[in-house]
Amino acid sequence: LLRDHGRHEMRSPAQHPLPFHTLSTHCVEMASTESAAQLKLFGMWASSYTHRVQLALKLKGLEFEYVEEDLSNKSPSLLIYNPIHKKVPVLLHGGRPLAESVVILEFIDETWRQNPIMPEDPYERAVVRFWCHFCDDKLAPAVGAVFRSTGEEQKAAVAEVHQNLGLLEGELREGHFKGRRFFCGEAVGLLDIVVGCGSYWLSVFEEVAEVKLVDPVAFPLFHAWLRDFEAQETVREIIPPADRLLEYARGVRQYLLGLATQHATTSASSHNDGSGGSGDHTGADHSTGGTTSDQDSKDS
Ligand SMILES: N[C@@H](CCC(=O)N[C@@H](CS)C(=O)NCC(=O)O)C(=O)O
Repeated sequence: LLRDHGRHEMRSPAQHPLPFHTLSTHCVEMASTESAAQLKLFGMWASSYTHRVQLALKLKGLEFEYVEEDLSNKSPSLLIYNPIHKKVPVLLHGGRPLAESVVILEFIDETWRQNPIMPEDPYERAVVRFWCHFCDDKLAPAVGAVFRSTGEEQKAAVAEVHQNLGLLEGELREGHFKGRRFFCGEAVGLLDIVVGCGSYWLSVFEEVAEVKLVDPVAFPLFHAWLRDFEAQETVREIIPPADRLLEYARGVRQYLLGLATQHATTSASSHNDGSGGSGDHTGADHSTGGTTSDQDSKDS
């Protein structure tokens, strides 16, 4: 799925001197000028949640200052602006912080009305929110479980990913999204951003974890939707190059599997000497594309 990406020069946020390109329409230029000084995004180059916000800002034609975070050594600013979750992305608007990517996306859409990413109709908006929750609460954790496991545990996780992709496929085939190019119509919208920024990890994980997740025969409509999403110019400019994602994912998987082995050994020995378990010290965010590890600091 990411095969084409190498043909385009795509730079990670860390390498990309923001603000982004000159914008073409008058409306977009106005919006950019107005907001460039006001918007600051704290993110991490491989974070699909950060990519969501970058893509929304890009679709709106908004310029912003980008701050790359080292997630293994978070900046005081990040901890001040997101004391609850201590995660990226955080968007500052005129000095006021907002955390949680979907919350940020809705804020962006409500603040800058050009190129809407949410439907007008309240029911349609509610449907978008429902599927955003599905993506973050069911699909992403299942994908994360594939990535950090092996053997039987991994097989069960793959089956769960397939089950969840089957639900999306069903909605595209004969459910709410039937006949639509993107989830809310002809243009990339909020739900496409949420499902799409993250779905490019599926092919990366397929290679790294040696599994098949998006079978084009089993999930033809989801597969076609993902290819269409990834082919969008704005999306191509956001997603880091496949080889960089692959290298990063390999390192993180190795790290997580190493920790799991270490944890199993420690649990077994503490069980034997009666000293009790050690809990989860991975610091890993098990959802798609989100981890805190030494690898992060190496790459960011
Ligand atoms: N629900 C959050 C998830 C954000 C998230 O998981 N961010 C990861 C990077 S992809 C992070 O900052 N992890 C740091 C940590 O877990 O300590 C959102 O939608 O913004």
